[in-house]
Amino acid sequence: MAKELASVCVVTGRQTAAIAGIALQGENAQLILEQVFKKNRPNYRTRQELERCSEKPGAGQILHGFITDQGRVIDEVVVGCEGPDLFMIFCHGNPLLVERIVGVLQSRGSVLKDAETFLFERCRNQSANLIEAEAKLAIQASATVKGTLILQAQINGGLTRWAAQTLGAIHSVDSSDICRQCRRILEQSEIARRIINGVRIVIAGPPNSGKSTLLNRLAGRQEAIVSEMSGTTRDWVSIACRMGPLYAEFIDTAGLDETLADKDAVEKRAQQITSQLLENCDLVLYVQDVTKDHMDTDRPAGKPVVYVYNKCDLLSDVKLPDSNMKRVFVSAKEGIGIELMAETIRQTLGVSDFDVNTPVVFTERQRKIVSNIFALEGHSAKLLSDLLGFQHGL
Ligand SMILES: Nc1nc2c(ncn2[C@@H]2O[C@H](COP(=O)(O)OP(=O)(O)OP(=O)(O)O)[C@@H](O)[C@H]2O)c(=O)[nH]1
Ligand SMILES: [Mg+2]
Repeated sequence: MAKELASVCVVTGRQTAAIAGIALQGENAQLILEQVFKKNRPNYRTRQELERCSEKPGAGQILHGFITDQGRVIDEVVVGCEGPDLFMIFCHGNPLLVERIVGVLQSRGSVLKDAETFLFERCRNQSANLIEAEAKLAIQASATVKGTLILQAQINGGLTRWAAQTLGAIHSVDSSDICRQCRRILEQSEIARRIINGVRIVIAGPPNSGKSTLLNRLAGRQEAIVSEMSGTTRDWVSIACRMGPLYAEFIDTAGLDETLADKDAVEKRAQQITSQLLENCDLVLYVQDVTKDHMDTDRPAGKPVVYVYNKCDLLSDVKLPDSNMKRVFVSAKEGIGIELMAETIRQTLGVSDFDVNTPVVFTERQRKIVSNIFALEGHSAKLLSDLLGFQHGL
């Protein structure tokens, strides 16, 4: 197999951004860059003059110029020369441009790699242990500021401190204590996950109860069709919304009605999709029309539920019952009770008062190790040291 002399990866992250970052790394990286990068000359007059500029990129420099292919400019870029073997190319974020630049670098002999490996190696070289490297990597993808604070806190405190202290005292600590701590870490990690990654909230309930009106209220614009006709929403519609420390995707679904499931193929499919969405969410907002007689309080099962009694503006003469932890009265149409509903959601998901210093696991590797320590009832110095991983400078 030929020796790999240069690799290229896009390190911008999951979302399209105004600026994209492309890492070019390896023994041949400089050679390849010299072939495709033309440094900008502020006083150039013609494209021919521009093509003739070929100053060599050197370590420590930040260069402004152009990525070219066979004399044609692809994009204006800034190149950070991090070392003789590593160059960061910052280009415009249009994915088509990114794809073309990566294609040119590949055509010159570099091999496309996945960014996660590159970023992890980078974090690893600058970290005291594996938890720190994983936290630095996870911070780059966190959905909320509080999520980044939780991850940062795991580096010198949180999970690292817990693992180091437990390891240091392994022979004097009661194993049932370690077991209890592991269980708590796993429970708290589920809440931390919601803050770090964001949550998926399904708006469900009977037809015509005001689900789409509520989604539009949360979006602050008309995203879903609202009408007085029962069964308006068939396909689901989603919006992303920031609610204090919580980043949530709200999904408006077809009204739940078992009698519709057999009506025709479209109704059947709509009911099936709603059921699938309910299975794969973090919380259900179960919206019901407060003016209707029979209101459910016990569906759907298996997920945290907040019961939303909508259209309370129609009950202006009647004293509303008090809202409580799981039951809120709102008017999606008039915007009444929405902040209380948001706080109820945060409380139900446990994210409101979450202490960022709580030890939590935030990768599958960590979760497996802590689950194994729990299963072994605490007797594993080896697993604790695996959890910390390599330990530079300790
Ligand atoms: N008075 C009042 N009417 C509301 C409120 N919310 C929704 N409505 C009305 O109720 C009707 C149904 O609203 P939608 O938002 O389409 O209800 P839905 O639950 O999405 O209905 P389906 O998609 O059919 O399941 C519309 O006429 C809305 O204007 C509210 O808070 N107060
Ligand atoms: Mg609807």
